[in-house]
Amino acid sequence: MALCNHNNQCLSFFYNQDLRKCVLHRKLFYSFFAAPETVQQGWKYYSTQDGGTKICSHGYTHSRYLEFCFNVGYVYASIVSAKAACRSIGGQLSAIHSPEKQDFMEHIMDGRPYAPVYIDGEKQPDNTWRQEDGSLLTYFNWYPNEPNGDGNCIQLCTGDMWCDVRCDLIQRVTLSFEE
Ligand SMILES: [Ca+2]
Repeated sequence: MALCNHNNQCLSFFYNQDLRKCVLHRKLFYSFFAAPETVQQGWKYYSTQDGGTKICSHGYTHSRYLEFCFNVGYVYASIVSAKAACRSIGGQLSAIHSPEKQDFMEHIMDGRPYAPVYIDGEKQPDNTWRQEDGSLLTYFNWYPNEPNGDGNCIQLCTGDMWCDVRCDLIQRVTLSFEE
C-alpha cells in the first residue's frame, strides 16, 4: 500500500505474498471489466477505492494525479439520457480537456465491456464545442476525418479517439462520470 500511496498515478495493485511481489496499476479492475492475467494463485487485488478516502462520495474513486472523483458504469442510453442520469445523481459525464486526461481515460477504460464512451461536449451554433457547464473545449483528439458533421455530441470511438455522433443515438456504452 505504501508503494501505491507513494505514486500518485497508482489506483490499484496486485500483491502476491508467496512471491513477495507487487504490481502497481494506473487503472481499476472493475468486476465487469476483463480480468487481468495476473489473477492467479496467490495474487490479491487492492484498490485505492478500498482505502476509505473521504475526499470522494461513496462509490467514487479519487485520482490523486488529476485531482477529481470519478466512477465508471455501463448503460443502454443516448448521450442526452446519460447526461440526465448523471445530473440526477449530482454528477456529470467526464470531459477531456488535456492530453493527460485523455491518457487517464484510456487507462481507466482499458478492457471495458462496451466500446463507445460518451464524453462531455456539445457542438454549438457557432461551431465551438462546449461542456455542459458552458466551458469551452480547446483540446480535441478527433479520429481522422472526424468530426464529419453527423452529430453534435462526442464519443470515444476507434483507438479511443473522438467521433461526433448524434446525441439521441441509443446504444450500449461505458461511462465515466464525475462528481
Ligand atoms: Ca462522426
